[in-house]
Amino acid sequence: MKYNPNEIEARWQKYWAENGTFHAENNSEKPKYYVLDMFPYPSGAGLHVGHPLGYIASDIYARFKRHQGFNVLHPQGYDSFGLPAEQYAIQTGQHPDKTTKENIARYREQLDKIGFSFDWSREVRTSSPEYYKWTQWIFIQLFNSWYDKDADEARDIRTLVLEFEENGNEKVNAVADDAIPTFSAKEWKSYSKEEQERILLKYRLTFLAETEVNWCPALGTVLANDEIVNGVSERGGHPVIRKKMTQWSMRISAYAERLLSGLETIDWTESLKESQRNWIGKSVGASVTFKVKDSQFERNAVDYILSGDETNNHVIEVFTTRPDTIFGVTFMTLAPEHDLVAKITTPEQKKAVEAYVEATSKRSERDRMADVKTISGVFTGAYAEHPFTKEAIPVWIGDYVLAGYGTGAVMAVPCGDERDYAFAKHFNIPIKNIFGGVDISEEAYASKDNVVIDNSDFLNGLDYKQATKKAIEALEELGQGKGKVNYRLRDAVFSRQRYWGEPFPVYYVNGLPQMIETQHLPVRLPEVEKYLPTEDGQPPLGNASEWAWDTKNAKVVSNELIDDVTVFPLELNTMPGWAGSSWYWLRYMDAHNEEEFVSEEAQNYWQNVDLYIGGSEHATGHLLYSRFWNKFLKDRGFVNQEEPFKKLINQGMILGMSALVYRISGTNTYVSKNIKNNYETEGLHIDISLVNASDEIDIEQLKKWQPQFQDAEFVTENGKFFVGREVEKMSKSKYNVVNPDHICEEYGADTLRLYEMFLGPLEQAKPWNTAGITGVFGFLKKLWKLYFDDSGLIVNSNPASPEALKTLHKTIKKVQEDIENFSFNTSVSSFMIAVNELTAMNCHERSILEPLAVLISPYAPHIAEELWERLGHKESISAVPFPRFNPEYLIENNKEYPVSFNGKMRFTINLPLDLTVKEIENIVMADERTIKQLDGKTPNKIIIVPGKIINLVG
Ligand code: ANZ
Repeated sequence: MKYNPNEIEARWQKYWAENGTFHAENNSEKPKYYVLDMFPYPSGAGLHVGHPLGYIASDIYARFKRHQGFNVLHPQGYDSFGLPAEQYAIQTGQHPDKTTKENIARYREQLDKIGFSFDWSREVRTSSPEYYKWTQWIFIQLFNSWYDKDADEARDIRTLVLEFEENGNEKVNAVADDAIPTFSAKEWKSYSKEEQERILLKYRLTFLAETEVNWCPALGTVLANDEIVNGVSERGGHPVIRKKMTQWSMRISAYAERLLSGLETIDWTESLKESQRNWIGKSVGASVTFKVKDSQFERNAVDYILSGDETNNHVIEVFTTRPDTIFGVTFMTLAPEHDLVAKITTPEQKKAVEAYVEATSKRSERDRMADVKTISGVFTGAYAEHPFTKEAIPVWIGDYVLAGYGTGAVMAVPCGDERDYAFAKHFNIPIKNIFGGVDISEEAYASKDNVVIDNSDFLNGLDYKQATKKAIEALEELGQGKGKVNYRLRDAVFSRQRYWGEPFPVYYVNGLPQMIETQHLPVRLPEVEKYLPTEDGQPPLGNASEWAWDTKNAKVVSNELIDDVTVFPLELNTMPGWAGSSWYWLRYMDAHNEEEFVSEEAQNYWQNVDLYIGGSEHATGHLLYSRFWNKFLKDRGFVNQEEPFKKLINQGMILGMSALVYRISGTNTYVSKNIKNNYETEGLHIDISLVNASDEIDIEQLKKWQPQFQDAEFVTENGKFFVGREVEKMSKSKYNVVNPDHICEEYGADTLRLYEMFLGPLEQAKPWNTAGITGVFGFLKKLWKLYFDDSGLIVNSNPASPEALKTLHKTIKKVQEDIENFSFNTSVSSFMIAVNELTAMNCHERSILEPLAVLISPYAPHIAEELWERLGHKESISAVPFPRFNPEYLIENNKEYPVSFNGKMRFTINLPLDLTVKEIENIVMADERTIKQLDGKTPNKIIIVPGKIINLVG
């Protein structure tokens, strides 16, 4: 009987689906284990062999855990809202829902062929209304919450309203917008409903605010920081500019500290934790306020109230990590976008300042951060007052100061900060030396002529720590500063000007957002004629004719009915790509619940994800947002775990092996690889399927592949034409994509699974090299032959030999350890060694081959099921207990002794370990080889250490 993977695999995939073999129970006596994959975005291109790598690893682990007696939840779904489907819709006019469903069907077919043990009964799709109903629901919960710093958790907004009614906002310690005026209970009650709503908006965890956004004109949408790579959009590589827009934002900054400290409680790689730490960017320092001298202009009343400053003067608040350097301040710099710029600039400087502001708006934040060489800035004409010396300090604007960080303003200390130093040198601003524990850059020291020594510093003689403390105390005394912790983490913009995303459950009354009541969810995405922004620059939902909320009848109605009395316009933005993925692991726990996003019982049982496997590109996007939402849901009592993902592993990328042909520049002649250096050439990618195992191609086939090769000339090497190979990212445009379907057809899914693991350590990047796959296929055939010969099953019930038991048990030990350490590649080698050894022993004993089948089943589940069934079992192998390692079988009974003569090893002799010294001596002395070595002499001494050595000294 031959090993026929195609037949076996199709049969078992059908069996698993029909029997619901991998359906997880929500009520089970068994302990739970939750294994999650980052769910795929179903793109039009389908899966290539790189995509399933992480899925295979998690599947091995999930199967292993089932063998260990766990009730395993291993779900899968689709992150199916997103830009590519929308762009395809713009190009072809096809509804993204249609193309998305087609892509999903294709993905499912491909995934099914690989034999994953997914519980498909719990599938989720972020773009389905049954799912996004709950994404909208979570959004509403965020809107109805505020962050109480004293309690250090999110709370119901109604508790805040109660506090306002009782005590006003004086005692409220919230994470909220800056510059909220203080009001009493009486004042609160005197405000109109609208005024109250406007104030509450400043406290809500999701809020509308005018923010600086990354606007991508080519895509017609706002992008998140993590959607921009090297200053251009990650998708499409289009330029990104800064622009002010009214947007929904998520107050993730409220969770900065918890997101940071929570990292200590989870089992993630240090590098991943480090990227989150850097992204959160905690800085400890102080906030210091500088009064602006002789403010030129009357401020309007609103500014006056908001600033809370009674002197009727502007103040510049800065964030500094070095309050100890305050005596070295010789100028201040505001970000060009800073609100004060327009207010304090003198008439003489107005033109120059405006021109500069205009010029910097074209540069992205990233550009500005990355560019340390270009020094640019303009003097505003205004001066601030030094808190201690009362000296006048010129106020500049410069684009090295970022609007979105700290307060968007710095106290510039050229002798302490390199950027301030360069700025001062460039504009010839004085540089002051200061005493105290400040490191002055060497360059600053070298330019002594510029340095003015200040002797009035009360921080003299103190070290950095003492000086910092003292400076903060002195500032507090003046009422001009306090200690402050600052985070780089920005509130996350949550609006997108796109069609294919979750609609907000929001309508507007007098410009103020109102939530649709949760019982009317989902608010379904409307139909539109065009997926592009409208002519007057509205997002695509502006094209919908039925996009108004009828509050009386609680339904979406035609825009024509808008009367701003009972029918109101709906929000035109949609939610970003990360909305649906920020809570999906919770939905899998209870995927069909129509009453709740997840029930308490399901939550109590499944808790959180035990093992999460996915790509490292999500380090600061998805993985931060998910932790944020989870913590929020925990605060509000909807879930019971603080962290969503206990353990996380990033799989490395599988790279493609591109094939290149070399064209002599400016001609239509191609040269074989090894002679290309004789010419000036350029490389062109060709389809890797045209290349054989020796990197050779058939020129006739190449000519047929693409017309540009039809009339080309080819310079061969002795009639052969070789291509160059390069390791690159797998991509359609490089013709280096390997489709897992083809591997499954040719060798079977079990070979694909084993081979993907065999390629190397899970977490490393590695090139795909199809050449090695036949070896893995050969291994499975050899495994098969332990059980069958041409006529059928050859398994017997004879007792197993000690050698066979030893092979089995060392493999059990190794494989279990490997799986527990996620070292899947080394397991595959162990299987190969075991099968080779058992083949050499001619082992066909049931007591060896049954456990062997279980051992290999997480890796190669189809063949394992088949063997198990043919061994006479009725139940699936998937829940059979994992073989137990018994150390006794590894104990050595014999020893291969080295026998030395005068210290030189001459031969070895295999003896039982339980012999006495005398018995060993007798056997050795009688051995022919000893007699020959001694050549008639008698040794003076015979040294025998049992289990170790035999040495004859003569
Ligand atoms: C005075 C000073 C003296 C500073 C000195 C540094 C060294 P991190 O650690 O990254 O938080 N800064 C503050 N806000 C800024 C902004 N919006 N754009 C650019 N720079 C800004 O850095 C905090 C330091 O970066 C602050 O401390 C401030 O400069 C600057 F010897 O204040 B420092």
